[in-house]
Amino acid sequence: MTSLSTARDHRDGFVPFPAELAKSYRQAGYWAGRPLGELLRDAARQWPDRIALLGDPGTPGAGATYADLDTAADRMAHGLLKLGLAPGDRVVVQLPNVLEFVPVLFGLLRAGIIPVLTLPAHRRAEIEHLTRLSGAVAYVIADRAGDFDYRALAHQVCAAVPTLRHVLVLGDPGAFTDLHSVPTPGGALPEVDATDIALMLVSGGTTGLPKLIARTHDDYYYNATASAAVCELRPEDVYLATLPVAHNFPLSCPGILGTIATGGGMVFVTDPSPEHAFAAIERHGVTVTAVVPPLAQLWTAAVEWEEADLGSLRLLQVGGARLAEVNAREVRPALNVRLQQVFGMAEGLLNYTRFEDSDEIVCTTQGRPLSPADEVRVVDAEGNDVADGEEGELLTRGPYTLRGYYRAPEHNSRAFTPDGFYRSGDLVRRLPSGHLMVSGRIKDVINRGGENVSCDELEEHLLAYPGVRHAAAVGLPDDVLGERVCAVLVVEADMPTLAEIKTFLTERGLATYKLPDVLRQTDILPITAVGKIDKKALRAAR
Ligand code: OOB
Repeated sequence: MTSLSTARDHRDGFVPFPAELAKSYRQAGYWAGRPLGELLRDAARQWPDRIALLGDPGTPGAGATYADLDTAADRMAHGLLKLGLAPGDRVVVQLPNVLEFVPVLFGLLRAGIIPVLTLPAHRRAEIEHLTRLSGAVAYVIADRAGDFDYRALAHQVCAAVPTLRHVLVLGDPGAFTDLHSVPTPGGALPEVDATDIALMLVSGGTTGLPKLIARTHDDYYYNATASAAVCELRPEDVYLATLPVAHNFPLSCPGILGTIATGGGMVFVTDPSPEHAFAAIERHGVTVTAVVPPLAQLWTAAVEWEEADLGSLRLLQVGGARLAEVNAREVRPALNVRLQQVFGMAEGLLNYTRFEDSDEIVCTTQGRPLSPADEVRVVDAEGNDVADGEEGELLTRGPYTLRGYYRAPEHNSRAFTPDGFYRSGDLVRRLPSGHLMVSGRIKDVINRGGENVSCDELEEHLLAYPGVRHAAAVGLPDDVLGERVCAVLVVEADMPTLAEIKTFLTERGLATYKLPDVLRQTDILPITAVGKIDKKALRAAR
């Protein structure tokens, strides 16, 4: 069997933690030196008969105990290796919120194969880019979701990216391989080094196309277990994956990985609307879930008309974008649940409000760092630290924060300080207690209901429309989404309609959430002193 030491090309372009720091994280006990796949092994040892996966009758996988899940993950690992995949290979995973995600993820982890976790909403532009960038050899999809056929997308990606050899399909495989035909029994699995890459997350994308964030076994294991500790997860807990489970928040903050670490049950929904999510909460006795602010608002309002009993829910985590104070204050009275604000990023740093925090802190701040080893600086435009209470950019470094994006040396030289702090682009104020209040972003992204839309990327696509001379994307304030996507165009020919632009961008393979909500025409775009489009002025002119 190929050992990790012979298949190291996955480490090309990976920025490891500096050796000295790694040693200190290990000595201080932040890093356990354990592969992520062992989380499930330990759970199966401790709670073999506890139900891990919950779902309505007939849901594939529902009713699986920790022992069942452990076996399923091993069989998946063996099957993937038998297929010809090797430790260190990258595999793009794009699955909706289905229970099968768990054995697929753990099968990959235990084989030392690196999952590249993409979201169901990603389309050709993103998937092709991420497949090429990671050098992925396989792509795991569901046959379809709603009216979108992922097999058609897979055909396009296969044609464009030569490294891609296998497409594994959950459901009707069409011309590809049936995912259910993969698992097989086997003997010993390869040894996995905890300092190696466990999985890759996709960045929200702030400039151009999304970036890959390689998370190590050590750092992500800590991410999940420390988060589970802060949320006081226990075997009696039932976690509902409401947000797409490939996202860091429902995956590991504490998400399903934190739930596995503590022997709880997991429930998945593909539709986060109150109707579906509330029914799942009632039926399965869900105790914890995570949502973005627009969903929190919707759920808060929906108790007026939804009749489901939410009595089991003890903790609602809200994060991904800023939760307005007025909305934060409504959560507990409406849902009779404890609120926790979570300010996190796929790049690493997580901030949580704590159970011992006052209501005031929980409603007005976005939490404080998870780890005593998280280093946070708040700096002005010149990079000087500002006083508590003053606004500045958040820079961070710590035991689970990346040291560089994968295969992006040039971007890394800008996104990190010479001493390894990640420049988050988030504007924050720090209270003397260490709690952070997020006030905005330096980076040019639109945060549409917790989904980050890169202005650069969208503008590039808009400029490709025939007759478009200049294009600018700006976020407009929106009561529900936080921000809406507004495209401002300078055209030489007839001004296209919003519908025409949307069709065009969809055909170019852009994710649905990145499509403009509003289209404006202008004769001239405001520019700054150095000639960049002046977004501030543009936003102000709305
Ligand atoms: C989470 O991760 P990403 O990578 O999708 O997005 C990170 C960015 C942050 O840099 C910040 O700009 C924004 O999303 N953000 C928030 C926030 N949480 C994230 N802005 C204001 N208030 C918050 N509470 O979004 C993410 C990852 C793990 C846990 C939670 C969220």
